[in-house]
Amino acid sequence: MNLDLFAPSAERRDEPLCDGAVVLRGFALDDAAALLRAIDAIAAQAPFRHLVTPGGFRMSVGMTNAGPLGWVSDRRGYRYDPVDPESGRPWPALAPSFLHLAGAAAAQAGFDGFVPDACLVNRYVPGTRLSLHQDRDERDLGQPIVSVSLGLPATFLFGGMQRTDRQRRVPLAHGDVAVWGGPARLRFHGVLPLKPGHHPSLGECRINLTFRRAG
Ligand code: MD3
Ligand code: FE
Repeated sequence: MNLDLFAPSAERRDEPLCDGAVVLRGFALDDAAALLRAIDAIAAQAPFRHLVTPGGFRMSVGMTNAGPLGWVSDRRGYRYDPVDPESGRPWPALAPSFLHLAGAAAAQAGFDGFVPDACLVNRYVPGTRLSLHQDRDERDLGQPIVSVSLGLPATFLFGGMQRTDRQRRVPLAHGDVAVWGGPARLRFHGVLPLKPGHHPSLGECRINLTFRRAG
């Protein structure tokens, strides 16, 4: 007999990390299939590529973008660009379902009225990592960031305001959404090398969407 009919399921709950940061476990589960189809359509127009950092290192994360602005890196620096440098064309549009999900997650975390103009799509395969960094290329750092994890699980590194501050390890699974704003907005963070594995809908791959108000 099920006595927990009205209890929240174990897969969907809010997990505060610190002031301004929360993981909404399973928040995107119902939208995952639609998101994956939309990501295929984005990658058909703007293929994943491995950008070069200003220091000359090629990133192990494969990246593409959707929306009015896309995050790019090259020897000249990091910036948001309305045009895909590979094709010379605008980035694919942000699907209304994407905008809705990002706005709903931000509101759930206490940030009302979030309307992103950039969606960075990060692709990880086993061994791919993202080294410790801050997100500070956006014009208004008062705006939060919404991140959606799909596919293979990853270990997120959640640091402090100083690069050398101790980091917490936060597991992120398929369907988890993280929201960062306010006092957490400039915390250092990264992703440990992805472990090999197989995900039923994404295979040997993890995809992370980050929604930002960049311009
Ligand atoms: C914590 N991506 O694209 S986003 C990035 O899984 C990035 O691909 C990660 O970091 C990924 O820049 C995770 C999660 C995130 C984004 C912004 C933050 C965490 C944050 C800002 C402050 C603190
Ligand atoms: Fe980041």
